[in-house]
Amino acid sequence: MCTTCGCTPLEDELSKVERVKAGSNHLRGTLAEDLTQDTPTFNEENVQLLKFHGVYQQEDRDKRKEARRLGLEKHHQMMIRTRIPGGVVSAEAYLAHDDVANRWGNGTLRVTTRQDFQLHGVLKGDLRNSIRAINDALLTTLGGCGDVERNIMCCPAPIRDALRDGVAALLPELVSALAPATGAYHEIWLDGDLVSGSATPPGEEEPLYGEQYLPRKFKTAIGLEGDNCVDVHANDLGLVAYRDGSGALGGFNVLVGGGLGRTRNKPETFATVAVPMASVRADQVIEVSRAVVAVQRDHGDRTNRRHARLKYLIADRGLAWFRERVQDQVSFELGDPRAVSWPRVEDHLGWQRSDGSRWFLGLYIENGRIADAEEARLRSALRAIVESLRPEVRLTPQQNVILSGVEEGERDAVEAILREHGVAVNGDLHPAVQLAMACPALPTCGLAVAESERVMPAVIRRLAAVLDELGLRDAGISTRMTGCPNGCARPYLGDIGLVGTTLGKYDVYVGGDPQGTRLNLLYAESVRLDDICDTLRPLLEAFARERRGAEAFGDWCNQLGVTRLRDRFTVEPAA
Ligand code: SRM
Ligand code: SF4
Repeated sequence: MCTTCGCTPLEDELSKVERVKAGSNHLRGTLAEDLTQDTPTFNEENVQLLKFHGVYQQEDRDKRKEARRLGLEKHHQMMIRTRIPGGVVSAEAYLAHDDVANRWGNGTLRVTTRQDFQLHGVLKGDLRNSIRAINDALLTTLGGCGDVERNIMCCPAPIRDALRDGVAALLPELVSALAPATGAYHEIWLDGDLVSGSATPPGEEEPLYGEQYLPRKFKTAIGLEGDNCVDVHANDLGLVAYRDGSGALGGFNVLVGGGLGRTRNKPETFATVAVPMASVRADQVIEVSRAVVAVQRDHGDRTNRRHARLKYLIADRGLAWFRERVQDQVSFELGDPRAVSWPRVEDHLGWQRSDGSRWFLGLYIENGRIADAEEARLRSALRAIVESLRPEVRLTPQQNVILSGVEEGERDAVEAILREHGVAVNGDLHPAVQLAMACPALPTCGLAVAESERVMPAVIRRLAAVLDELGLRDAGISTRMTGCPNGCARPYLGDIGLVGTTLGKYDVYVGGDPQGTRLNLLYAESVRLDDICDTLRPLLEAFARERRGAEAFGDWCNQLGVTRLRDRFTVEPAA
């Protein structure tokens, strides 16, 4: 539907992906046939459908030039994303992912900013075995990507508490209420005996998604009153759990319309935070979530993918209009939204008690990459811990790992294994490094225009040295970098955001709040990688001098405003 006037687009106005989805027989397409072809890639339509199955067709961009010079094909490979609600991974599932990475992938696992695992570098011929291994360990890649509900995020800290227990009990039900119902995934990847994908089996329905699924990706996160570690405001649908009088789960505040993706120099695309729409009781949250998805399904823009996320529907039609449509879909009266406030944001690092006898360790993973390097063999260390002590592994929205369910008597063993493998336990890390995030960008991401994960370790350590020099080591400054404006490491919500504009250059943003409720603002454009610290230094120096008490850097910048900051430090105004 057209988001501005509500008219239905004509067939030839639909975006190409809409036609692929509509003709796919519930995401089957010709994927099964394509898998039998001895080619390194899938056909164009199947590349789109693959995403719904949790697979991206990529290439190793480091090898592109060389291949071109030699007149060879690009180095095609697949990325597999497992959907992991709340980031909870059993010991068996952890080991299964480690095995797939080792046997068929590039030897690394990557914890994503939405608490999933990504496995890069899998060849087409190894996809089925990889996906089967993941399913054998009781996880799925269905809905890892594509125009459906993505992984539902939730605070992963395994702390025994009535509110957390209530949310944990509800999460699986919410996940299954918002998951696609197609049998295509099982047929193609697991049953193995599908001959033709040309027909939808009789009686198979997609009650929530219909024949065309959603206009675009759809993201949901559950925040817990007082703990916004999931960055709930970055989501299409944000659910903030609140307590009843006894401290147990009382209900949810419902936030809608967040999203960070934007395209450079296209002001009609924008990042924005989710805003409160309503509040509901806990037993109403599934119905309201399905209703929000359904309104976006029926009214979202299917003609232009750059304008298809829920945030544009709400910007075009207004929050009141959207709320009315949601109200029409549910069987109860929506409550007024409650005020949402976040005292601080937890990263859940270090040792903490889960309950009377057990502990968990939040372990910092630089940019989410679990790999063996010469000095620190992190992947081997984690494998050894999981094999010997069988902790549950939980993935955090800051790309870190929690080892959960560790008995008092096992703590020394965990630390000893980490030490033997050269892995620093968090105490040794600089706070600025701990709070940093970067997206994968080059060489796997097809949309990257600049480096991110590979340059961030050096950038953040240089920045950390400046902070030390200025006495700001413990100022809690978060820095997030991405290799393009799509915002995968949520750079627009950091105290500092570094967003790649072209190879070696980054837009520098400042002024986000540590609680993740406010977007930061563009301070300096297309700064050379080597000049990032020098660009930030005068601001940090002034902040160190003028800071009041424990004031956050982002708050200080925001209070002054970027225009004054640019005037003060003679930075060219943004075009
Ligand atoms: Fe993302 C596309 C990686 C979280 C906004 N994202 C991509 C792709 C799949 C590139 C592509 O389409 O070909 C990247 C794969 C790179 C690679 O080689 O692995 C990619 N996104 C990631 C991850 C792995 C970054 C990370 O450092 O962990 C995150 C995986 C999350 C997951 O497990 O599901 C990831 N992406 C995000 C987030 C953050 C979030 O959701 O909290 C955002 C901003 C929030 C939002 O969606 O608005 C985000 N990714 C995008 C966009 C822009 C969407 C838009 O509305 O414009 C794209 C491009 C697109 O969809 O067209 C994108
Ligand atoms: Fe790729 Fe851009 Fe996302 Fe980074 S922000 S992973 S470069 S799409």
